[in-house]
Amino acid sequence: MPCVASHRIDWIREATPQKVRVNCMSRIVYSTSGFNRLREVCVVSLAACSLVLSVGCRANPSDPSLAKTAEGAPCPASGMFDDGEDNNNQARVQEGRGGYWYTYADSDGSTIDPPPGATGGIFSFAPGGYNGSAYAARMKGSVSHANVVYAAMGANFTDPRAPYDASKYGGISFWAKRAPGTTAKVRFKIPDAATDPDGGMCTACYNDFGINLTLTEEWQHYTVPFSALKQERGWGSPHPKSIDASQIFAFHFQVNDKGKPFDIWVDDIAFTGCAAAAGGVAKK
Ligand SMILES: [Ca+2]
Repeated sequence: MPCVASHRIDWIREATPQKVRVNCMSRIVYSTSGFNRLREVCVVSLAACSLVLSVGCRANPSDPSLAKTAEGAPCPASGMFDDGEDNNNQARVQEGRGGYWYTYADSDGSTIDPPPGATGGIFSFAPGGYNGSAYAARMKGSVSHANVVYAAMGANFTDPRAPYDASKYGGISFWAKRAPGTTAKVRFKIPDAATDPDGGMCTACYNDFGINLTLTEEWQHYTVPFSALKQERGWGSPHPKSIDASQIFAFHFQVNDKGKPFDIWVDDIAFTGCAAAAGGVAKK
């Protein structure tokens, strides 16, 4: 997958990988030239890491070149999960799919519209989709200041809810944007058998494999190979090496930006990498 200088900047600003931090810290012991020298060493280390890929170089999901990779290449129409154009809350019924959309939020002050199923709400699409289409998925509300907060929209792959075998694909793509004046931070995540309670494996669930996105105010295309999804550090159990694409339950777009309003639009959610997976590339 692509890994260029701009990604390195993201690493420094957002989340320096633990492994790199350890490398940098180890240089403290041997550094005799003060902090500036240390900083140089760390930046050089990051540059090396971004080239080697060996410490988990983070893919930039809005990089258009991802759509030209084996995992990220667009699939035929059979790969479409939902484009919202039928204006109902069920995903397109094909390839064993047909799950329903929903929202959810913490019960500690966060608000979300469409209202969560837990409060009797039914998901509905919003007028004004990507590229002049009629509808898109949209969630809006505000994240509270409480200790643990979340609000999200997503859909199950199947109905009734069950593990879906997506190992014939390499990843998922979609268009997304945010409204002006609202948070840009959203985590795209996919519960699998190891992280979803329905998988029967997790002792500390919900730390799903995912990727943090920074949305823009204009529609932007995102390609997310399954191999780019990571769990968050420091919580949850178990922590397998990678997502099990043969047993995934759903996808969620989740916000956790405390005290911030959110207004997020998503359209044309589709699987990618049909050809790659057919050759076994995308299977873990
Ligand atoms: Ca649409």
